[in-house]
This record gives sequence, C-alpha cells and structure tokens, in this order.
Amino acid sequence: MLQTKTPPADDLNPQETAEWLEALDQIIDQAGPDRASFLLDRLAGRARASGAAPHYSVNTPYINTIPAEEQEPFPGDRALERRLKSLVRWNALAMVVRANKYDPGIGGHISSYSSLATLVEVGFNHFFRASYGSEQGDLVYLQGHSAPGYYARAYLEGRLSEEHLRNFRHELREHPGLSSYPHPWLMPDFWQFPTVSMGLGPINAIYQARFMRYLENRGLLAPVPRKVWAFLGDGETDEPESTGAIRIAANEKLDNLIFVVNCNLQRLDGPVRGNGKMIQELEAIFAGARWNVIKVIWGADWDPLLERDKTGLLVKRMNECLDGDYQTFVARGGAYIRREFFGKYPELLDLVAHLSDDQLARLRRGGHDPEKVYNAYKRAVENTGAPTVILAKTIKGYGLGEAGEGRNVTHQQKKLNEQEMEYFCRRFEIPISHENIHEIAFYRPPDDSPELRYLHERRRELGGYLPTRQIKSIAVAVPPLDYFSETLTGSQGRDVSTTMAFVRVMTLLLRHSEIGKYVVPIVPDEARTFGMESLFRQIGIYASQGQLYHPVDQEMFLYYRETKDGQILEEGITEAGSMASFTAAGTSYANYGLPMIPLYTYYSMFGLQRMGDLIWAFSDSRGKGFLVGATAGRTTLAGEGLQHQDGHSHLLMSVLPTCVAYDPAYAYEIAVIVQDGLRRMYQENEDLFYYMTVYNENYAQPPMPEGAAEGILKGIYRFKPAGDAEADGGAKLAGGEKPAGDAKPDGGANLAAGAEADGGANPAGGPKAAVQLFGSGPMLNEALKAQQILAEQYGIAADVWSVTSYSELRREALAIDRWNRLHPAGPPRRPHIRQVLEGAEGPIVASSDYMKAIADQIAPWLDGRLVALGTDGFGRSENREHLRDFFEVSAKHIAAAALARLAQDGKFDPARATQALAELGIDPEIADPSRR
Ligand SMILES: Cc1ncc(C[n+]2csc(CCOP(=O)(O)OP(=O)(O)O)c2C)c(N)n1
Ligand SMILES: [Mg+2]
Repeated sequence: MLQTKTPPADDLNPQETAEWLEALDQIIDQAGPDRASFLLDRLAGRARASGAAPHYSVNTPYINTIPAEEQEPFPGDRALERRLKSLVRWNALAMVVRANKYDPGIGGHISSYSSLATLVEVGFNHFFRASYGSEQGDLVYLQGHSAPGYYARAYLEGRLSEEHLRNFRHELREHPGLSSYPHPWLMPDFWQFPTVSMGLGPINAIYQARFMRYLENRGLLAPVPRKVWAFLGDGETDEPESTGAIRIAANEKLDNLIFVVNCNLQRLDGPVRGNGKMIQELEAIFAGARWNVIKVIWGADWDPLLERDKTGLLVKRMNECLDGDYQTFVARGGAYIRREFFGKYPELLDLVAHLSDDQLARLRRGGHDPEKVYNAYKRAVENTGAPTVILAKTIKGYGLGEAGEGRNVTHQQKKLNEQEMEYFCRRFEIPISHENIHEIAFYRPPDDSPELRYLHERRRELGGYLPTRQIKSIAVAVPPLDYFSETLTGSQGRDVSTTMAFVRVMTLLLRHSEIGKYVVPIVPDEARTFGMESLFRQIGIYASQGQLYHPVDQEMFLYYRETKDGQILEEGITEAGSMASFTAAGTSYANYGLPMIPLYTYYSMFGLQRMGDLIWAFSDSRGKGFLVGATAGRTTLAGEGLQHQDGHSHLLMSVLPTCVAYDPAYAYEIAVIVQDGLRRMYQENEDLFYYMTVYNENYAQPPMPEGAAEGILKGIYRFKPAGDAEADGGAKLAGGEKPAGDAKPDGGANLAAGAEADGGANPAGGPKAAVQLFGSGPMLNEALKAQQILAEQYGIAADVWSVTSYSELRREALAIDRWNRLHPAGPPRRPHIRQVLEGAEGPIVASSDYMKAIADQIAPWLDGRLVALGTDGFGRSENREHLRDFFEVSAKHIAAAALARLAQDGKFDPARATQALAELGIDPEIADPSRR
C-alpha cells in the first residue's frame, strides 16, 4: 500500500483537499475500492509524466491493517480461553520465580512470555496443526526465551508434571528436568527447533518453508496446506539473519510461511527504537521485500474511538508518537496517557472524556486482543502467493504492574515479591489462595473442569499437542562400500583431486536406485569451482517456477538447467542460507519423516567461522548430513591469499559434539568415510553429522590398501612403511600380513598388533623405521617425499601414516582416559593411537594443511615425541610450492624436522642436522610465518 508522505500540517488549501477526498469517497462508495485504486494509479501515472511524482512511502498509517468492519467474529470461547491463558501465565511465572527463590541466579524470563501469551494462545487454540496420522502438521518456531510459557501450557495439557515445572533449569540435579530454552538435544521428544540464539529461528523458518516446497515439487511429500510459523522478538529483528533472507521467501512465493513479530517495543536493555517506530520500520522492510504485512496495533477498545475520530487527529497522534513514548504511557498509567497522548490536541481529550484514567490505562494493544489476533492469523493462513508477517503490538511484562510492566528492567525480572504476585493473581483472576501464592504453588484445574476439557478439545480438533518431536524410525538401505568400487581402485596414474573424487562419490549416490532421491546437493554459488557443473544437467537446479527464460548456454550439453523438480539447491552467495537449507534437509527425517541426505559443499574458509552459530543449532537439532569444506588447506588453495586459505576449520569443527570430522588424502578414503557416515547416520540412526575437507590439487590417487578401512574411520593407518617395496605409494597396505589367527580385515589396530607380535620390526620387512611421519590431506604426499629424502640422503628409515582424523583419535583417547580415571583398580585400557603406534619408534613428525593445534590434539598420548608442523598464520597469494615452503610443511621441512628431532634425542649428529638445513635450502633465521 502506498500513500503520499505530505503531512496534513503542510496543507496549503484544506478546502481543495477536502473536495478531492470527497470525490474519492464518492468513487469508493459508488464504484468500489477497485475502481478507486484504478483511478489512483492513473492519476499517479499522469502526475509522474508531468513531473509531479507522488511521494511514495511503503508505510500505511499506524493503525490496524484489518479494519474493524472487516473482522470476523472470534469463533472460540473468549472467557474460557482467557482463563486458560491466565493459568498458563501464572504457572510460567511461578516456575521462574520458584526457581530463583530456591536457587538464586538460576535465571529464566517472565516478561517476554507475558507479552506473547495471546499471540501464541490464539495459535494453540485455533491455528497450529499437529501431525495427525499420516497428515503432517505445522512447524512452529517459538521465541526461545519464552519457554516457561510452553512448559506451563504442556503442564495444563498433562504432558509435563508438576515435578517437571519444579525442575525448570535443574537438568542435572533432579529428574525429570526442563531445559532453559528449546533444545532438541536435551528434550528430544518435546522441542523441535532450537530458537534461542536470536535470528536463527527466522532464517531457518524461511528455508524450512522453502524446503517443504522443494520436497513437494520433487514429489517426495504430498502437498498439504501446512504452515511454518515463526515467532520473533522485535529486538531479534536486528539480527541480520532475521531479515537478511526475507526476499527469498517473497521470491519463492512462500505462502506457507508466517512470521509473527512480537512488537513489545523493548529488548533486554531498553526500547528497541525509542526514537522510532519498530512496527513502521518493519512494515517498510517487509512490504519492500513484497511480503503480505498485517499490522495488529490496537485492541477493540480503540475501535469506537477511531470511529468517532472524524478529523483524523487520533491517527495523526498515533502516527507521531514514538516507541519510547508508547513505552512510557504503559509505565506511567492513565492520567499520564490522558495528559500526554490525548492532551496534545484538545479534540482528543473530548474523545475520551467518558473514560476514567483506569480505563485509559487498560485500552488494549492489538497483540493482547484475541479477536484482532485471530483475524490477522486467519488472513495470514488464507493469503496466497506471498509470505505473511504479522506485526503485533504488545506490552513487555504485560500484567506485571509495578513489577515490570513496560519497565526497562523487565526483561531480567525474575523475583517478584509476594505483593507483586498477589497483584498478578488478582489481575488475572487466578483461583489460588494467599497461602498458595506464598508458596508459589502451581495450579492445574481438575481434569473435568470446563477449562481443561476445552483445552483438550481444541487440541484434539487440531490434531494433537505442540511442540512435539516425533521420530519415525526409517530404515535406509545404505549401499555397501564396493558400490563405490571405482573410487577404491585408484586413478591409474591420472591426476585427480579429492574434490573430484568426492563429486564422483556424490554422483554415484545420486544414481543409487534407492537412496539417490534423498540426496540433496547444496552449493552457495560455487558448483563450477568444485567441478560439479555436470550435475546441472544431470539432476537439475531446483527452481520453484521452473525455467522461465531461455538459458544463454542452452546449446551446450551442460547448460544451466533450472527445473521445478531439480535436485540441487543452488543457493546463491549465502553461506547462512545454505546452512539453513542444510538444516531443513538434515532434520527432515524428524520433521517430514524423510531421510534426506544433504551434502553441502562450500569454500571451507567460509565455514564455521561464518556459519558457526547455525551449525551449533544444527547439532542441537540432531541434524544429519555431510558438510564438505572444499578448496581446503592454507597451502593447497593456491593464489587466493589471506581471506580464502583455510588452515583452521578443523579446529573450529572439533568443538561440535556431534560432528565427525575427517581430512582425507585420497579418493578411497572419501568413499570409506561417506559410506560409513551413511551407515551410521541413516542406518544405525546415530545423531551425527560429518565434516570433510576436500582439496583442489590434482595428483595420482592410489588404490585402497587392503584392510585400510578400519584405520581410515578410526583416524589413522600406516600407509607406507619404511622400505616398502612398492615405492609408488601404497598399492597395498604395507604390512598387510595379518597377525595369525586374526580374521578381521587388517586395520590400523591390527597392524600395530602385528608390529607388536614381531617385536617392532618393520612389517614390510624393510629396515626398521627410526621416524614416524604423519600426513593428512595433500600433505600426505609431502610426507611420502620426505620419507624418500630421509632414506636416500640421510639413511633414515621412516614410516608414513595417513591421519584422517585427529579429532576422532583424540575423542577416543579421551574416552579411554576417562574410563581409566574412573576405574583406578585397572587394568588400564589403551587408547587406539597408542595401540596403533606400538613398536613404531622415534620422533613423530606430523604435517597437515591445518594449524599445528590440529595434530597437537593427540600429543598427550605421544609421550613428547610429536613435532607438529602446520599452517599457522595468514595465507598468502602464491603457488603451492612457495606456500608450503613458507609455512614449513613441505617435504624438505618435514625431513629437516625429523633430523633435528633425532639430533635432539641424541640419535643423529647435530652438526649433520644443521648441515641438512642448508642442503635442503632452509634458512633457520627466517621469520616465523605464524606472525608474518
Ligand atoms: C544471538 C543472541 N544474542 C543475545 C541473546 C540474549 N538475549 C535473550 S533475550 C534478549 C532480548 C530479546 O528482545 P526481543 O527480541 O525484543 O524479545 P522480547 O523478549 O522483547 O520478546 C537478548 C538480548 C540471545 N539469546 N541470542
Ligand atoms: Mg521485544
């Protein structure tokens, strides 16, 4: 809706204005609003052509979008719903006040839910559909810190007990406890969406609504008129994630998406926009992005006043007051409102002369009026072609009175004194005694009370209770490893990158007759970078409207094919949006009963450091799938420099409790990791997700050594022992001879056992290694070159190991240490890394394309033998050779480090080690790259 900006005060000829307005009124009366709109458009066109362009604003006046006369009557029982809502209010408040009385400082929030109660209760009683049988329900993202309200409702519903409420924020001491906020990890049968980190709910809701359409358009999900609802705080809309993706929702015409912004005008510290108007600001933003905007500002008490306001002065006053003023009106009460709000214009004082101060103070805001809220929701649900945002004006701390209503401190209020609680109970007519108030007793009416019968009936009508997280067990037939056999047999000398190998694995998955349809490749505008453009043609790019234009490259075989049932989510340049898609797909087993398998491939540098909080929430959500950090490695991604070269994402990913991270070197390692990941996530139903780095350096991919799989998965295996006859790098797992009597494939542990059995002699039968070289990713090739340098130039034998996951090795070792700590009577268990290295002697030089801290993760179990080389510091634009020398991870640095350490251990001549530095071209005095 558009209007001219010129305020009435600038009216130079009021009589003329009145005539024009009268003419317009006449048209509307006689020919209807459509005709009036037509004429206005024509007038605007004419005006523009003659240089008198209208001043457009995207704002409508500060009144409700739905006029009173267009409202439908409220279908529910107002009195019963009010009683129920009041009981929820009381129990929510009691929960927080109790918790803080007996455990000072435990926290919790009262005032947010107080402002939100009507907005969610109208939803629970009339709109939010739960899943019913095979019919799937709405997905509701609830404002995280209003959790006490949902717990209190679930208590009335009989889904949570009084004990639960008493144990709010006591998750560890007492059972059952309630988590502070919505966390599916902590309450997996209850919470669906972790929303408390502000902004994540809104962006995830947008991509959820889009993913629902994706599943429908691909024929995987029956289209049903279900909705995604997202409740946001007005302060929360400052987060870039809240509004940063709203245009996507409009572009995709997501009329299955409804945002409800609880505009209580306050955030934690004070007003959100004291000097502005949050509702108007949000209206402009959302209307500009082509959302359907519904403002719910004033309650029904204001309708007669607006009706009698013939001069437009009331609306003018509403328009000109700022949010800071509106907040003060709440806190100061009726006399102040009369003087400061209505008193500005004498005519307005007349308008409210019949109302007492008390009545003025109780003139309701729209977000507290169930009928207004109901009508807004109804319109939103019925709207087609665009998402809807409801901007509902409320009062923060509604009903708390002196204890916090509209006060700046209200967000943190969690300790009400008895008098304040008495006030609250009187105000909301809570039928509990003075004594029970004193004891902060919870209250649930008898099961056969009209309130509870009504509550259950409403939810029965809507399919069941919410929030609920229900998992249907899904058995996915994961292909065995030999399904990927072409990636296991090596590249026959052809130079291939691990990125290409990964794309190959993904392509095979896409072709799989059973699980192919579940695969969701996600890319943020880098498919070509990763060599995935063949997928455009093969499976198509998802485009909800199909391809409405002639693609520029349509003559080419691999043209940019957009299609309604396309499988690739080509997200454009938004790592956050892509992560939100990954989240929708990776949790679709829970939300849709579909085991979608997202593989989100992105520039590893823009990984956790950009999307960290979203990934954390994904982990909390028990999300599954593969995050693939491509163009990985600080020295392997040549040329791109400081902001592109990732040497730390593995460190960041190691913090995520459900993330299994790998840094594979070869194609077969990727196949083993992906196959086992599928098995664990989709067959064994483990709540995990995977992170894997893939690189763009091309080199010959060796075939998989026999029996390597177990070691790959555990994190380490000996790739090439010293003196291995097959110098070309691991055509067979050296030392593949299995220890007698061991029927299992020869994984790393068995290798070690083999070494143990023969007293540490080289399993390949060559000279016994004096040094162990660990390599990960492309640095494994550097370790192999170093092995050669050491052998040929310095007569030192070294074993080379591929370390696929330091974080998995560390995790396992920590678990073993913990077991030993808790079982001091022994016998002590040995971590895998120690078992593997049994009999493997000498210093351990580890090199990867990541920071030294990555290898340091397993240092506690290496008895001080570890020399970690890594790429600490800022990247540079250079080629690989120079980068690897600069960061001191190249073969010569690995060799030199081994010699230096042998010398320090008294096993090599120090003078010779110093001379080796010169021979290898290493300047010992050069500045440390980690600081340059
Ligand atoms: C990303 C993030 N930053 C900060 C917080 C801490 N926090 C919790 S509630 C809140 C204020 C919320 O204000 P608003 O969004 O207006 O919600 P209201 O409580 O007013 O409904 C803040 C800052 C958070 N939860 N998430
Ligand atoms: Mg707020």
